[in-house]
Amino acid sequence: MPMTSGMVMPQATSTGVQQQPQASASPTMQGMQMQMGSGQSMSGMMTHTIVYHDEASSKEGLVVNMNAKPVPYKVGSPVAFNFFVNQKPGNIPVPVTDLQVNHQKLMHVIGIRSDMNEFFHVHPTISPDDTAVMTIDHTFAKPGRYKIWSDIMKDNIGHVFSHPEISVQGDGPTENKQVSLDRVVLADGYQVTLKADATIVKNKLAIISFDLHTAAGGLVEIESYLGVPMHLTIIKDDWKQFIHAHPGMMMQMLTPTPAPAPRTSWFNSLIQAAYAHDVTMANGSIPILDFYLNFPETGLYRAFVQFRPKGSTLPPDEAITAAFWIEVKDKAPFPIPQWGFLLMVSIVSMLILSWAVKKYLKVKPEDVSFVRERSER
Ligand SMILES: [Cu+2]
Repeated sequence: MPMTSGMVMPQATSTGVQQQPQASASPTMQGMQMQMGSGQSMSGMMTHTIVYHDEASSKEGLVVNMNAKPVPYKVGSPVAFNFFVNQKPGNIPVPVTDLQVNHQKLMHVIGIRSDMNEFFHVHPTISPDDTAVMTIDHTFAKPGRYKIWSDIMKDNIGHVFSHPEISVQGDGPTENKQVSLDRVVLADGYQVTLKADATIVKNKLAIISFDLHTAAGGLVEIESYLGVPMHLTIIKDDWKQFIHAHPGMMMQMLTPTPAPAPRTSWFNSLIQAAYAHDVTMANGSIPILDFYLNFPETGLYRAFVQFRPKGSTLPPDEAITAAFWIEVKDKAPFPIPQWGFLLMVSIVSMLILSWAVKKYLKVKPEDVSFVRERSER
């Protein structure tokens, strides 16, 4: 299985939505190998470009147009999503067999509700009626506004399309946004811990990894999910930053040695690269996966990490999803060295002490004369 590396270019849309663009230059990958669950060894790689498009403003080139019915969309009843792959102008159908299988699928679709809950990651299949259409039924469990992205690959170029938001009707609240910056979450009985610096700063390399344990604290082995140990999707809460870190992206930095130093050319992308080490799932050691991320804007992001515990009884394409909130700040907190802290404590103590002395230890003139009298006596 070839690994891919993200050589990603800025999109050319005019709306500015979904600026997700990226840099070039992948680190050297010589001599890297990885044992996958199946025992196959992975080495070598190819480079591909990812282009981000906004469906509504895409008037030329390869476009995926999303169509969903029946309208109105309702909670609890399946919505049939069609993704029409075509060439613009002219809407010339592109047979989906012209697409490349990317991470075991011809198309990946990610959706999220406006409150950043209700995440889904699904894989449409070729429509029996139209060779240029990928189709999938999705049943929404909760009403609200949803945003959907599709992800395809053609001619070694990855394309991510941001589709217009849709509204799903039904009973119950349409939003339930609860931001918690907890770094330990429970997902289907597994304890997932996000490990990162206390403060994540924009445009500064952030190294993030996830630790898996059972709820009781036991170790968890994972098996390959769509070809890699973990998938990471990160979406900003305004839907303007999106990355679907698929195996290629995740593994582009895969190396058994420490990560290469970040290059300046990697900046301006949410995730320039991801990096994993100690991934020897076949022999049972615990995978540790480091993602090397660069958040381009301050604000709140939601990270969805997906994995399959070894021996999982989930259907083959499904995984457990753990969701985290990540706050990205403009600046790191000002670091006060320990001696500086002690100096401040000393100065403050001295001020308090001198104030107390002035207030309570006043020497009155009569006391002075009394003392004088006594001494003169
Ligand atoms: Cu997928």
